[in-house]
Amino acid sequence: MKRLCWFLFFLIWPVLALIVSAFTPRWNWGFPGDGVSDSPIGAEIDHLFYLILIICVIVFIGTQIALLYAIWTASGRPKEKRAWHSHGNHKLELIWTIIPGAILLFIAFYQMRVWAEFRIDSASPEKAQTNIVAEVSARQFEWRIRYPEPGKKLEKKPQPGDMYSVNELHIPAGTPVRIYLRSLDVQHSFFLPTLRVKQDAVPGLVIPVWFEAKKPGEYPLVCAELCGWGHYKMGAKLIAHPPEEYEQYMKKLHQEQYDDGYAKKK
Ligand SMILES: [Cu+2]
Repeated sequence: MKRLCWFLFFLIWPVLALIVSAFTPRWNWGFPGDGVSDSPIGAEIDHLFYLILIICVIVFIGTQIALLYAIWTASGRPKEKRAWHSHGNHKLELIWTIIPGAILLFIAFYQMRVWAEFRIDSASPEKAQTNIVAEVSARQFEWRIRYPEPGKKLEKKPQPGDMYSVNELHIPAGTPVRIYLRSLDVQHSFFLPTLRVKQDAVPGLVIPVWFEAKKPGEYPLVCAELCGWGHYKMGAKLIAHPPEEYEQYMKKLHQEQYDDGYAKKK
C-alpha cells in the first residue's frame, strides 16, 4: 500500500506537466500579450521558448519515469539490495555527459540567427541602426528618458534642447527604433514583455537596443532585475504612436519643456 502511494505521488507530476504543457499555450496563459503580431521578433522568441519547454518536458517526464521504476522495483527488495551503485561506471558517466552537452550545443546553434538579428548590427533591420529615438537611463527606482530636440539627432552626451521624461517612453509605431540603454547605479533590466525584448542595463556601458511595436498602443515596460527594495516601482509604459501623432507629440513636449517654461519665467 505504502509502495503504491509513493508511486502514485510521483506519477502525478509528470502527468500534470504533460497536461500543463499541452493546454496552457492554447489558453494563452504562458505569454503576456500577442508577441507574434506586436513585435517582429516575437514569433521567433516564442518558438525558441516552446522548443526549450518541449525539451524540458521530455527530460522531466523521462527522469520521473526512471524514478517511478526505481521506487516500484527497489521497494520490493530487501533493504541492503535496494540501491544500485554506479560509481566508477565510465559508460554511464559518458552517456549522461554527452546527451546534455549535445542538447545544449543544439540549442546554442539553433538560436544563433535570432540572437544575431536582435544583437548584431549587420543582421538587424537597417532602420534599427539609424532610427535612434531616445536614451533610457535606469536608476533606483525609475526610468529616465532623454529625447533629442525634434529634427535633431540624439547625441551620446546631453544637448541643449533635449527633452526629458520619467517612466514613459514614446516611440513611433510600425517602424524599428533604437534606444541607448544605460544604468546610473546598479544593474537593471529593460524588459518589454509583450514585445519579447529584454536587455540588461549595466553600469558604465551604453547598450544599443532595437525593437519595434507593430501597432500603436501602450505596452508595459518593467525592470527584470531585482535591483533593490523599490524594484517593484520600476513599472513604466512604452507608448507607441502612429507616426504623425508621434511627431506632434514630440513638438508639444518640446514646447512644454522650453517655450512655455521660458515664457512663464519672463
Ligand atoms: Cu531595476
